[in-house]
Amino acid sequence: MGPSAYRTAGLVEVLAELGHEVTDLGNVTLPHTEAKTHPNSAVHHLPEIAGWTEVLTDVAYRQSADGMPIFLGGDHALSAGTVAGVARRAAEQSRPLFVLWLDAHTDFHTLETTDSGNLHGVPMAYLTGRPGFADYFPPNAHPVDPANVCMIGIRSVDPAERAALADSPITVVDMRSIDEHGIAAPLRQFIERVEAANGLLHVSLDVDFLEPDIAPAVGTTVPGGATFREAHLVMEMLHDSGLVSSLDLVELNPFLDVRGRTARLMVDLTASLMGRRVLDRPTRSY
Ligand code: B3U
Ligand code: MN
Ligand code: MN
Repeated sequence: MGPSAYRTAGLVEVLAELGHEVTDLGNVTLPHTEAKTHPNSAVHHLPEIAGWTEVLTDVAYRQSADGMPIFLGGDHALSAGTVAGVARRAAEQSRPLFVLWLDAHTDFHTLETTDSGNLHGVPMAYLTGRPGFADYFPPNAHPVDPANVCMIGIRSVDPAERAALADSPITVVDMRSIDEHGIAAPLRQFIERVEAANGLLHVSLDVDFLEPDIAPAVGTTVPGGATFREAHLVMEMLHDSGLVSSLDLVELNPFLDVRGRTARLMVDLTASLMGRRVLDRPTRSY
């Protein structure tokens, strides 16, 4: 129901008002999938997620040929496909792909390490080429260089993820770090790296990046998230960078929403990313 909620909240109209030409390509459907199980018996919905990953990789590759695709979820497992698709596009253009993961969680479990078995907890491991996916997910032809991944908003990390992150060059900006240094400084550093490398930049926005008081419509709320202003600042800085080439909006569960406020906030954040601003100011003013 997530995509319908974004449509109801006026995503297309809001972007059109900002002067963008917007095409709603409708919903993607999942073809028949083969039954598949994993030795880790917690893992569930494996055939469906593997199937979605294959379909969405293809969709994301095609829709990144021109324009800026915005992928509406659905949970964060969606990004296993969307990022794989834009990674294929980046490889074709001989440009490095950078990924900004705005989330309370690192989603860095492998199929072996996940305790919940919820596959929205694994896309980052799949995308960066961690082992154990080959027999279950589509082959990951263009793994994302973990050195090109920055996660911001992190405040819930399972022990196995923590151990794997300690050995990974992924930049993890947790809430402790945001409290100490603010959210602009690490984002600015990451944006400068993308720019210096002439990279493509995929932004993956999980609703639970946000403080649950302002964004209740998500299954896995974690207190202490990004504030309204922090989130808009991130989006405004990303807009000013001119570097964002694709976007995921994930984990919205409209059944948990309070009169559509989370969907509206996600639409407003997308508007900030796409150029809505309070006053005109010189670009690169951050
Ligand atoms: N790491 C936990 C919790 C979680 C990850 N992503 C979400 N929740 N949304 C898990 O289940 O893998
Ligand atoms: Mn997530
Ligand atoms: Mn999350």
